[in-house]
Order: sequence, then structure tokens, then C-alpha cells
Amino acid sequence: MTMLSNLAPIPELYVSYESAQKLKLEAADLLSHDLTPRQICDLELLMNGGFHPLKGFLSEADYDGVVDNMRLSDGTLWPMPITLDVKEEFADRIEIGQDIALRDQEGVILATMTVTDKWVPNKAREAEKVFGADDVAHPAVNYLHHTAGKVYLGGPVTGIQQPVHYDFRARRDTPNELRAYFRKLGWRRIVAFQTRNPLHRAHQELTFRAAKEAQANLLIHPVVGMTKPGDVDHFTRVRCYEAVLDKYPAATTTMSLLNLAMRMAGPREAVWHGLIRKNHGCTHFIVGRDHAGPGKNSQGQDFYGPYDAQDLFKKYQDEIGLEMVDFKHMVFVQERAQYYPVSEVPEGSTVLDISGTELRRRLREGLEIPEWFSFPEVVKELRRTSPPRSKQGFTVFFTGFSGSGKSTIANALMVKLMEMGGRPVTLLDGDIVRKNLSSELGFSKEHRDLNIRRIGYVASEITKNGGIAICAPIAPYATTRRAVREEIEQYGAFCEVHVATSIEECERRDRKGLYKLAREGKIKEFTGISDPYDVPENPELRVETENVDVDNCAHQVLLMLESMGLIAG
Ligand code: PPS
Repeated sequence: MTMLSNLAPIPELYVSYESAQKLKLEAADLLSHDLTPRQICDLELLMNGGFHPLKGFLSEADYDGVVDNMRLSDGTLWPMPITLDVKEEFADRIEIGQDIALRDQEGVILATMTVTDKWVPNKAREAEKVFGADDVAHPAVNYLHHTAGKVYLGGPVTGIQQPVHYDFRARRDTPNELRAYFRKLGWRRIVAFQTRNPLHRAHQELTFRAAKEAQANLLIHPVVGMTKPGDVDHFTRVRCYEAVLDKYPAATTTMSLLNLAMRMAGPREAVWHGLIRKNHGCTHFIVGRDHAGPGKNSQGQDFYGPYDAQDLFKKYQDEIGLEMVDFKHMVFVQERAQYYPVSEVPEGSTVLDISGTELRRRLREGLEIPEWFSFPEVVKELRRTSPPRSKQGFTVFFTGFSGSGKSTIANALMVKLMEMGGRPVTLLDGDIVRKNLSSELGFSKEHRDLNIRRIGYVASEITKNGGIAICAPIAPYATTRRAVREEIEQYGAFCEVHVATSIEECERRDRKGLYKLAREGKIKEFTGISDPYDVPENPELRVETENVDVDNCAHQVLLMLESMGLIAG
């Protein structure tokens, strides 16, 4: 009976087709919120039952319960705050009880929401409780402080239509579609494997072993919504997964794509992943070492212990309604030409393994990736999207005071890179940008941030498409520089160069006569005189310009780019 109910339909938040058409017309008059990419992912899983039993974005009481002890106000287990964060100005226009329309980024109305709650959350507390530390090295904490709006809205959602996906449509399933599929195939025990990485032979071995151990069928359930910044893009990964799928014995295994926005919250995330898989009709779930780990904190230590996720999952396993299957670290035993769990390796044999870091290095440098490690089809796909670094796009981001020499060095660097050839080079100098892209902006904090973000956006597009972007603004604020770095590092390398000419020297040179005007108070908010400059703490390179000629400064940058593998030696 329990097994059968696992595959019975799960409640969704959608209204019928006819009601949806009507509601859509009515909703056109409502105040609209344009959903962020993360909110679109959350909304999709709310509407299709992936986040069952949630009926909308969390109310304040539910949020407090979830943050404090992983429970909704009625006591139900739920470890992750699913909140609708909005800007203060938008929140100010909303009365409690009001209906709002939720639109995707093209303006299509996906749902309406009745706002029952509106509050300003204590984000530091949320970070501490949910993610374990108020440390912006954690991607979700960084998101919370630097991307999420100040106010949260809560309330039930009425689903009108699913977000549209143009890619891999046949591979995307709602919980009810998966349940129906399992029912049709007569699958009763299903072990789910969560992943945000390409699969190699060891993964194939461990997942199939897990399925055999649980006497279950296997669901490869990769996340294609939002994963950790810097991960392999989902298009590439799905092509890789499709190749690996063929390696499992016929009719034992299937794959479905999950449009989840991960938070990298380790133990809490594991419990959340379990609940989501339960909703998708699974009975077992593979939890690995450092499941959904966010990497190192700002002290260089792991945020969570390696087995914290497994421990927390085990504690709540009965309530989740899903059995945990241990993830075995598999290694290749050379003499037997076969994979073994690391704990079962025959004594005296030679063990081969390639870490994730080593694999990325080999891809970056175009080195060999052996067949015992991965399937040739997978390696081919990865090489297609990750050409060696010396062929990828990148950004050089100069920062420093006005008159420090940024533009001059940037110009010299551009010419040297063009002399080498191979990639298009674009110079986004502070003055050029202010003339062409940011002509309406002044020098308030808000305007400077906007200016730098525009530069970051253009540079990220150039980097993504294999070019070299050289930026040379003052960029006085560390937080904004960090945001730009993150945006660009999704697509290629980011080399921050601090042109460390002192303010005294810049003022002495005063090439544009601006320092004099700033001292006289004729230019307000002048960087270094009447406006702050955050000195970069860990730039890739710091160049001194006093008593060093421009050629030499540009050469130092070239050497740095060479040591980063970005230009051939
Ligand atoms: S920022 O802060 O990064 O947006 O600045 P940026 O776009 O690089 O523009 C800096 C150039 O604008 C001139 N300028 C000022 N700089 C700093 N503060 C104030 N208030 C200001 N007003 C005008 C200045 O010439 C800078 O040029 P560079 O090339 O840096 O000398």
C-alpha cells in the first residue's frame, strides 16, 4: 500500500486549462512581479508538486519555523526557505490580501499569488541557521545579501502555466509525469541519483551498484536549474548524461531533468533533495560525501563536515519517507581493470583515480583523459565546450585611482595581445565606457555600481564568446568587483590587476587637473579625496607604476596571463 501510494498522483497548484485562460486575462490588470531566474525555478517546483506540501511562497510563520528548526508552522518537515524576495519599492505598493501576477522574464504570466505576508527578514540569521555561517563565500549567503531583495512576500500561489523550456523537452518531467512513467513500467523501488556534474565511469559504477543494493531501478536526476557558479553548463552535461545512459543495462535506468535552483546547503540541502525525490515517486536516494557542498569558507575551511549530510538525512529518513543509499567512492584497480569501492580494494593492487580538480586541469591544458576514467563520448563533449584555456575567452580587469595609469597600461596590453593574434580584443576603458555606455551616469555609489555592472556584463559576453575583454575603470568598491568577477568566471578567467599608484602620486601627476578641482571642492565625490576606494585584497596582480615604465607594466600582465594558462607560452 505504501509503495502504491508513492506513485499515486501528487497535488499540483495549477488550475484547469479553461480557468487558466480566464485567470490570465484577469491577471493582466494585477500588479506584476518579474520573477528572477531562481524564483522561476522555485515557482515551477511549487506549481508541479515538486515542493509538495508547500502551497506557495512561505508565510512569515512558516519561514521562521523553517529557518529555526526545519519545520513549517504545522510541524511538517521542510528544511529550505522558499521565499519570494522583492525590492522595497515594490513591496511598498502591496497591501496584505492583494493578488499579484508572477511573470517570467519575457513578461508571460505564470501564476498569481495572494499576498498574505510581507516582512523584512533577518538575513544574517537566515544565513547562520540555514547555511551554517553568515559568510559570503557561501554562494547562497552571497545571493541572500547581494542579489535577493530586501523584503519577502508570502502567500498561496495559483498556477496558470509552466515556465517554458525550449531545451531537452522530452527529458523534463513533472513529479506526476515521472510517477505515471514508473507506474507504467511497473517500477516499485526507484533509487534517485542527484547530480550537478558530468558523469564518468566511477559514477556509472556506483549508481548501478546502489540500485542493485537497493534492488531498485535507477533514476538519474540531474539538476538543470541553477547549480554552483562555475559548474559545467547543463547543455553540455545533458549531452554527456545521454551518452552515459546507454551504458546501463537496458530497462534498468532512466533519466529526467530537474529544474531546481540549488542552494549548496549541504546537510539541509540533502534532506530537501530527499523530499523532492519522494515527491517525484522515488523510494531511495543516494547521498554522498559532502553532498551539495559549497566549497571553502572565507577561512579556507569546508562549510560542512564530509558526513554531515548523510547524518542529517539518516536522522530524518523516516519522515522524508525515502531510504538513504550510501554513495561509495569508487576507484579503478589497474590489475583487475575494474572499479571497486575504495574500502574493498584487493590488497597490494594499484589504484587509479583522477580528482575533479585534476580532470579540470587536464581539460584546461588539453591533456589526455584515459578511457578507464571516462567514456570517450563524454570526454569529446567536455572538450567541445571546454577548449584549453589558451583558446578560451577571458577578462583583464584593471582597477585603481584616477590617473594611476590604468588606461595607458590597458592600451599597451591591448596592442601586445593584438600583435599575438588568435582572439578578438576589446578595450572597455573608463572614459570610453562613460562616453558610449554610461553617458547619463554620475559618480554616486549607485551610478558607479551601475557603470561597473554594465562593464561586467559586456565583458562577460565577450569572454563567453571567446574574446579578450580589457576593462579599465576605477571600480572603487570591492563588492561590485566581486560581483563582476562572479559573472565573468561563469564563462572564463578573470584577472584582476590593481594598478597600485598611491593617491599622493596620482595627485602629484594630476594629468587631467581633476585632483586640484577635487581639493577645491569643485568636483564632489572624487575617488581617494572625497569618496572611498577599497584596495583589492587578493588581485591576481598588483603593479607599481612609480619608476616602472608602461611597457614593463604591460609585460607583467602578459606574464601573469601566461602563468594562468591563458596565452600560449
Ligand atoms: S567608476 O568609479 O569606476 O565608475 O569610474 P570610471 O567610470 O572609471 O570613471 C572615472 C573617470 O571619470 C573622471 N571623474 C571622476 N573620477 C572619480 N571620481 C569622480 N568624482 C570623478 N569625476 C570625473 C576621471 O577622469 C576618471 O578617469 P580616469 O581614467 O580613471 O582617470
